[in-house]
Amino acid sequence: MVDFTKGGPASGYFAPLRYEADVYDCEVEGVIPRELDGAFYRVGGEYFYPPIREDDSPFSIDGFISSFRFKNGIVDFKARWIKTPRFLNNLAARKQLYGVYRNPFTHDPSVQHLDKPYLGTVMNTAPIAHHGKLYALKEDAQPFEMDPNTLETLGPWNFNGAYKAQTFSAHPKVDPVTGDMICYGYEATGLCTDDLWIYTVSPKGKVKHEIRIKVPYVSTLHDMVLTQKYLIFPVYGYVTSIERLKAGHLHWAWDQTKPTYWGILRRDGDGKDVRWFKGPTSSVMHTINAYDEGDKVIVDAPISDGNPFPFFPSVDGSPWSPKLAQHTLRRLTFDMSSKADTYQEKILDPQDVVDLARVDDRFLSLPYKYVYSMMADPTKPYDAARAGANNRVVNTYFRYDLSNGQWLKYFVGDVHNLQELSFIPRSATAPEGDGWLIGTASNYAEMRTELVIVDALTMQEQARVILPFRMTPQVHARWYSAQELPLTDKPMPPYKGRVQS
Ligand code: V55
Ligand code: FE
Repeated sequence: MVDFTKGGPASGYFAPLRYEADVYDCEVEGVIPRELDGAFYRVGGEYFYPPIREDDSPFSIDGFISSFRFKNGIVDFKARWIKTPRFLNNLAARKQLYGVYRNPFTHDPSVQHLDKPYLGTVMNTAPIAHHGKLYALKEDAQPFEMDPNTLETLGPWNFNGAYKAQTFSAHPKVDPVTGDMICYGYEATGLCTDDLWIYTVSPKGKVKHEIRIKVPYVSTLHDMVLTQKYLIFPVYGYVTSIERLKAGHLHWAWDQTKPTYWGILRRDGDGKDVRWFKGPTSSVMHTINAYDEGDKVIVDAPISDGNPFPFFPSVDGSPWSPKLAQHTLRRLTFDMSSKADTYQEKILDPQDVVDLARVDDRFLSLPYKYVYSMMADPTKPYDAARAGANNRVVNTYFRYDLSNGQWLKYFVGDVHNLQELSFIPRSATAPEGDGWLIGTASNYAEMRTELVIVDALTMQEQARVILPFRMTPQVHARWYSAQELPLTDKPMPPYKGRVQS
């Protein structure tokens, strides 16, 4: 068992918290735009009990969800553990019963449940809202529905049995034209299986289409993209096997000899048309956007040439390379009218960026202009003592204009580390890019979390919400408006206590 009291990664700003929280009428610097009626949901977490081994991946942390609810210029904050069976089993036992990353063979024999992934999962990766419901996601199990107001854990959801895959990725996509949600599970029929099952869910929450395909090799299929015609899935670098898991290893190892494959198939087909395009070794943990241009498919993504994560070992024992882990914004072009199984890859800009990018979601799957992401701006001051494993502090949001290569930047501060942002349109009819960026920052000096709202046209800060404490690390976050989720604006019910005469 790892001892959290001995320093290491779970110390200082990242020392264990274990709390749940409610803050009403948060402190605000600046002025919250009064048009903002919705909530910013963050999903991530920390180890409630330390991992059993030093080499475990931080991706095994217990899931935690928080929300900043905005209404009439006022912000209420709420934070809860995501109470999966695994989380509750640990708390009942008052110790860590579970083993290393996505390897049930390393769990306590009483909780292995190989055939029921929802019993062994932590919901620590991303929030998604669709058909008026909020879910927390982890790619090794089906989604967990969450109450969007109380953040209570409502349990796993398989769409009344119509969603058959055992897994559900953390990055479904909502088509802004149809309102459909495209979601999928890889390792869909059990650990290390090569089944990729893809579902279309209607705006009313009904599964209306299923496609079953096989992947060229079993790999992290963390994110995908879509155009109006096609679904697009990257397969790259990471490998796994049942033997590997039975030997007690983490789920993934990096194999630098593996090519990258991009699977492209028609959205309305049965999967038999899937084509796998082949390219050099790379990592595409996250995508940005894609669209059709005649017979061509254009895909934009932050891509690195090697293993992005130091905690997933290489199969050949080679050391992790920070250089190969650097991401640049790249554009891939697939020619669907050609018989070749290759694609063109172009680096849009050489700057080192974080591999979490967002677009104005009204332009997902369509031609678009702006990419929003984050970086460690090398021209800004930062405190090297606070830099992470990759020696950087993420201090800057940027807007990248695809039409002319122009960058606009926002610097959050020299003691701050930013987490993933969302774009909020100013109104449903505002032009692309007219709105705000929203996201949290860790303030390492004040040991607290702050949330910033930045005008996305001028990249000037509008407001900052100050929490009086630090929150658990975030993986992904998203803004949802009160049109997308049934949000209440009463932080507490009215007085129902004793009345005395
Ligand atoms: C990612 C995160 C995960 C995971 C797999 O960011 C991939 C990528 C937080 O968990 O399980
Ligand atoms: Fe992700």
